[in-house]
Amino acid sequence: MKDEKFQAGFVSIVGKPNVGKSTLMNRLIGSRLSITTPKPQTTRKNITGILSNDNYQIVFIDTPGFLKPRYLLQEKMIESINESLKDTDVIMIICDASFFPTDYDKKVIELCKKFKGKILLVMNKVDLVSQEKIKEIHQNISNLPGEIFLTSCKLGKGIDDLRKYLIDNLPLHPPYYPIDNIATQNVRFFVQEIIREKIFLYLEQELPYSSAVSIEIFDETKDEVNILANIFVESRSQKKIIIGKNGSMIKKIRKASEKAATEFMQKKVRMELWVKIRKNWKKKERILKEFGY
Ligand SMILES: Nc1nc2c(ncn2[C@@H]2O[C@H](COP(=O)(O)OP(=O)(O)OP(=O)(O)O)[C@@H](O)[C@H]2O)c(=O)[nH]1
Ligand SMILES: [Mg+2]
Repeated sequence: MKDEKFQAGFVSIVGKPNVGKSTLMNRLIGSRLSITTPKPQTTRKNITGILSNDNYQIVFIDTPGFLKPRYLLQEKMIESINESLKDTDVIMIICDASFFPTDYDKKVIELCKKFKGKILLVMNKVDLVSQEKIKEIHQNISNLPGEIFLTSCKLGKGIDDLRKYLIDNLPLHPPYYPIDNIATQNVRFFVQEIIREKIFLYLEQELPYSSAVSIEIFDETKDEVNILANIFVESRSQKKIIIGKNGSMIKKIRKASEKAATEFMQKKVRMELWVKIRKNWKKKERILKEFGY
């Protein structure tokens, strides 16, 4: 019986904002599923990414960077992390090799010590560090729990070894999801995330953190998709910035989102974007629910 030998397990990806958690998950599953940007706190809720073949299935949970909650949205983000640690087989703690060990890294490691499953420490962004620093890291980690991996998601270094280790150490278990699934969220959600990614890429300061995206119309035919999406911001002045002079900024966001969504869906995507104001949405339970947080 093939099923008796099947290996499957959950791997949670945790760590400080901006260390490369989402980029690493995308690399491991070989698909740009979770959005990634140079700004911290890009990921807002757990994103499941699934890697399977006929013999194994790894279910990755990409979490929002750990942080101290300042508003309700951030509390929700922390809930996401705790949720991901409950039933997981492996915790991967990702650190930025350049700054390791930050107080933050130490706290996360301390928190994960309670965990009974396997712990992996992944030092990412090794493309940015010297040999000296790598030696120093090795000295620093001698008394830490778990296996250590050095990766560069930018150069694709160390990814295959890490993936192989994870596969080799999966428990015997039937698949949790159909083996042709790569995600648990629907396509609409990922298109929403793509638009949010472009807002993070093109706008500065508070604006990305003050915006949320919700899709109103998602009209899919055999060879194309027409989408109407709302971008919610918190004030009139933010609305002005996101629209830009003569609509130039919103056009840029739309063009880039259409291109990325077309690649993601493998069919022509056309979008219309509307900018709307929802004051204090980050602090209001009802609106957070409506936006899917
Ligand atoms: N130089 C270098 N940059 C990297 C590497 N891995 C990721 N990055 C960059 O680091 C930034 C943050 O990556 P993300 O994957 O969004 O980080 P994250 O940990 O998911 O961040 P949050 O979702 O905000 O917690 C992006 O600009 C990535 O391109 C790496 O190995 N080397
Ligand atoms: Mg992320």
